[in-house]
Amino acid sequence: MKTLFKLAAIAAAFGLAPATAIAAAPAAPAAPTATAPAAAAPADAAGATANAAAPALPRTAATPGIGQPDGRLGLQDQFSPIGEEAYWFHEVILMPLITIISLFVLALLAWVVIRYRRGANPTPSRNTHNTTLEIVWTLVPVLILVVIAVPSIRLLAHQYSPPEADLTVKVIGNQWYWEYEYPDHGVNLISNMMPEDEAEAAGEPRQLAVDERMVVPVGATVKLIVTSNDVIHAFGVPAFWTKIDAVPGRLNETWFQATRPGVFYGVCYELCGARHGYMPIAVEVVSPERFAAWVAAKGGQMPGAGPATPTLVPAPSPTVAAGDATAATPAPANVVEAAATPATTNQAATR
Ligand SMILES: [Cu+2]
Repeated sequence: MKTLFKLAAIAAAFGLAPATAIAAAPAAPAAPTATAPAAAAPADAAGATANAAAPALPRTAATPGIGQPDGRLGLQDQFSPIGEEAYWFHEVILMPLITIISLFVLALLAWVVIRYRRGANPTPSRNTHNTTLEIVWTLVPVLILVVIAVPSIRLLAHQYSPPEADLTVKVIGNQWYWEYEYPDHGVNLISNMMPEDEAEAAGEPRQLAVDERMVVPVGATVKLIVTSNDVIHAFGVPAFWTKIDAVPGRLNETWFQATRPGVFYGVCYELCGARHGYMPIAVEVVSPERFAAWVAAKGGQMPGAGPATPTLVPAPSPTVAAGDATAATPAPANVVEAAATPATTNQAATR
């Protein structure tokens, strides 16, 4: 009997404790779910303040088949230089090569199965080596890999050597929405998914439309500094061939350059919790003039346009920024300029 009690005690220690933990566990994720509307509230508030600053601009309409899935098999059409290069590599080099190799191997297998089956070939050959054949089947794959390596490494090099950034956007993943900060423009956005009926009314794809889009000028090199406030998310826009993890406590960097105006959609690409599937991304690419109007409508300011508002850039100390500027450009005039314009100092600090 005593042993039974002991066993029960041990079972309780090992079994019940995890059971309590499991029972408690759903409560934690449940809490954010319950506060999800509350999380959306700041977005509305931010939107309201932004709208108060200047009249809201009409939103660019999405184009079916561009920057969004359209039911096709394969890649979306690409609208960035890296995307075009990668698309060419995939469609012109990799896919034909994979198809040829697969068909060749299939044909070989079929030939062996039919030609050398027991009925057609009752006394099999006892050969075990064929030097010529062995050299050929070693060298040919090596040559194929060398041929693939050239455009592959070139693409990789292009991806990791972006042109000078025209614009920096800090992208912050949250459970379950995105935040976009434009440090050089003093614009901060919270981007939540649009309800399905609203998206439909606006002619936007379901579960991809958002209330606040990331807006960038066409042709500009956009540097993305990507991080997260809670768990690992991943930011990506297929039509720009851009995708990178958003990791808490870490600043990941990527970039893109949109080659045409329009609306381009993406989603979170890392399983990040219950509403992972409901934190889409929408990037609106506009003309530079329209971008400037949008920045003004959001209460921000274009870098270098008039006296900057000091409240927009609280963080970087002028001495550090001036030091950076000195290191980059020894001319004293630039140091003064960098220290005087918070937008420039901020750019220097994020670089
Ligand atoms: Cu996510």
